[in-house]
Amino acid sequence: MKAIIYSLITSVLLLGAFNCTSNVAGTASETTNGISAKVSMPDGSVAKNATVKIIDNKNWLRRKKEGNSVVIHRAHTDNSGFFNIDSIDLSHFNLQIICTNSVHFVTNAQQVYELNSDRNHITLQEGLELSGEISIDTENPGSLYLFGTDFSSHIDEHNHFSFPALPHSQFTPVVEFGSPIQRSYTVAPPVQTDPYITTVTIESRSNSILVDNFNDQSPTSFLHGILGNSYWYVVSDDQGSMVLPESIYDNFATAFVPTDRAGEDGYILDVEFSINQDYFERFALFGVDLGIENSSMYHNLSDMTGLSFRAKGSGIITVQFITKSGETATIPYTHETTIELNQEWSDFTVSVAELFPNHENGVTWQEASHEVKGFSFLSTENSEMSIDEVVVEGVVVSDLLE
Ligand SMILES: [Ca+2]
Repeated sequence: MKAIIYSLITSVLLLGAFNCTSNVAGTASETTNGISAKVSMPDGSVAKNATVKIIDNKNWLRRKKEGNSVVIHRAHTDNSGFFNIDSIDLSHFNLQIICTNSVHFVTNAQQVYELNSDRNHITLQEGLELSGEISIDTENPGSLYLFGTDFSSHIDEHNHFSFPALPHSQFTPVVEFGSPIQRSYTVAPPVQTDPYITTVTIESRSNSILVDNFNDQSPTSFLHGILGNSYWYVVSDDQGSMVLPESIYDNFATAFVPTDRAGEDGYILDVEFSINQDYFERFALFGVDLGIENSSMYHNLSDMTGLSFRAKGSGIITVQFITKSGETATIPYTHETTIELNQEWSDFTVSVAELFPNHENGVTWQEASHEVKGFSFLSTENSEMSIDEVVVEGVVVSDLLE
């Protein structure tokens, strides 16, 4: 596995001006089976002639690779700031609105803006200029795209890029080295204050996906910016067995502790499985969705060769993959194997050849692996686990999207 480190130096400037015509009139909206909303400028006035784009987030990378537009619907607001798109044939899409330097961007827009609702009201925000240079160890790239959006910047001969107006959000830059797009990165969100300079370290791997190394002490995985939510989560039986910390959202940061591996920096994830011994069906687990929770978005891991990670602790841990076929069962069908932890750090690679179905419905890993929801680590006894450097081997990010 070849790891390449890039450094992206960005400077962010606040821009205040916006040039779209504004007034303070309004109108009631008519709805169809698409999406409609009234759009306002940051000062509350009407955003006339703002450009509205509906973006296919599921097939973003594929569309870019094929040289097609990622924008599947385009509209403009009228003199009342209103827009309407009659029909959108996607279950998930991104919404991007720009009116000169005032912008608005939402991923998975259907979760925020109910289709056919006449109550939608969108207020643009003043955009941030994002500019800087990307330092790379290969030939000059051509363009820098922001994943899931229609924002892009030319990269000049000095490796300089510039976006005139971006919303306050976290973006995943994708650099095009000619064709096809070869690598994708995750970058920290822009700070929303005065001009600043930050250095972001970006890691790209040629034949694997770093799901998380926990160094950012965040319950989102590194796939968050690309695939949707992708949170680490905890689940236990309903009789009081808990994985600590109790709440991933309220308290998960306490599970990230500095690594104790000699000569290394960064953080690891520490989890304690605490089992209610009086309950007959005892378990606790933690895991990660690869994409958007509770959705129909499954990811193609048919080329995966294995899951690798570093771990230590105590007890027998079941490593399990949840697929679409498993989602249909009350107790999910999984493909799984077990590992034994000890008090010393070990490098584990769970090969797909080791995965066996925990069910007898006849669905093999080969049949299920093109629709994977995520994976988890389960224990039925009290135990502890420290984990780091979780990597899906044999696939790259674009494989997940196909
Ligand atoms: Ca780490």
